[in-house]
Amino acid sequence: MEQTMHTQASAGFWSDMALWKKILIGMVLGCIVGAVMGPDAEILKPIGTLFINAIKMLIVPLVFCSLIVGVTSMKDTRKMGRIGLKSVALYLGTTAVAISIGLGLGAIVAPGAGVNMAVDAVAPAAKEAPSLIQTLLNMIPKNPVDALAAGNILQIIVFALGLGISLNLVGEKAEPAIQVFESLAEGMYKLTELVMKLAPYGVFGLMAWVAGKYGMDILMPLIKVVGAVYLGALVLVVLVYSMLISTVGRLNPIQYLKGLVNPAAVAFTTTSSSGTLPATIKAAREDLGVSKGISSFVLPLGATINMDGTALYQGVCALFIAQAFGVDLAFSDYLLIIATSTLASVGTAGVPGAGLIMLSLVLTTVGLPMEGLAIVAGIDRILDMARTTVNVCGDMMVSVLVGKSENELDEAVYNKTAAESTEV
Ligand code: DAS
Repeated sequence: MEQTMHTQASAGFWSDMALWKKILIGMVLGCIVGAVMGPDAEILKPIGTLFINAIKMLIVPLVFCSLIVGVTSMKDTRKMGRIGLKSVALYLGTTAVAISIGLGLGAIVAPGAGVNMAVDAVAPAAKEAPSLIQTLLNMIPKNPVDALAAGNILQIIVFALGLGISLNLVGEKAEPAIQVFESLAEGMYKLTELVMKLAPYGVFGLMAWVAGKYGMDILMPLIKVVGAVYLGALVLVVLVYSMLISTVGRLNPIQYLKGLVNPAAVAFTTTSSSGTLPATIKAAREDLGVSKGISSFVLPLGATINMDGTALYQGVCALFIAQAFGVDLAFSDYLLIIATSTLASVGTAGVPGAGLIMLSLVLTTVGLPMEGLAIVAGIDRILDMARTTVNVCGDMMVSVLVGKSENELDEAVYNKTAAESTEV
């Protein structure tokens, strides 16, 4: 009896543990086993390859369904007219800025420089970089089914956005189709959750191979990735958002930064924008004076489609992986990464680890090796804390600007000092 209870207890220990802790354990054990086994650890790589293939299996249906659901969930945007368009424009605009900052930091910090990993697959033949015009034309799928079958991510995104907007315009008649996509998206989220259960084992197999082949030197580049993402997060929130609050909103940016403290702390610890939403709405209303009408529309929309922190992270990691695997990116590849991350953010869920799955999208788009995904997976929780915090701070910045522009921001509340707030 006691043995059984002990077994059950020990089974609970692992099965109840948070996934990110299991992934971290997988990463550490992989490094240790790799350091001990050396190049022989390559026999463990297939465990990682299995996980990577399972991730690749998810990308096309997940992106297609989640984007359509993301767009059709904004059907009120049309009704909200001016407010909706202002919000979406600010959200997508700041996401494009965020991914550019991530790419810039990835180029400056160059975390993958000197790592020189090789993948078994033959290096892609040096392709003639398509012109900007050709890159834009290539975004439109001549045949959406071909795009889905070939996994042409950018064409899939463009088609999904177009279909989602069209379903919104059709109105009532489109409801059955929207419900089908909502059910399929739920199914894909569940399948993603099941595949992510393989992550600790996949990360173990790949980190053992990496540590065995490249030694523990790989840890320093990963520390640089963390540094670049956290530096980018600070630049975005303390400089870019504060500058927008000050110049566009003509408001005191210090008050904005003070109003962030509570939701930012919740976002940092939970790594879920959706889970932080109650705290975000409360802080926007009570600390920044955003009206109920604006906050109850702009913030849930932001938690769905605004992923500035995730975009920043994708920029840094895409360059880390390109540098580590010796892949030279052309200017058109940078444009592809910016377009893919900005548009795909509409379909990225505000839940823990969503950004890691979306990173596979970016890697597929520019032909970067997916092995890099499993390498950064080991530090994903540390990166997710920063990117979720930025996502939430970006949502709050947009709610303040939209509220101010609609005269729905109570500046007495916005400008109240800490002392006044304790009097309340
Ligand atoms: N954790 C996601 C969020 O809640 C962000 C991400 O995974 O990139 O916003």
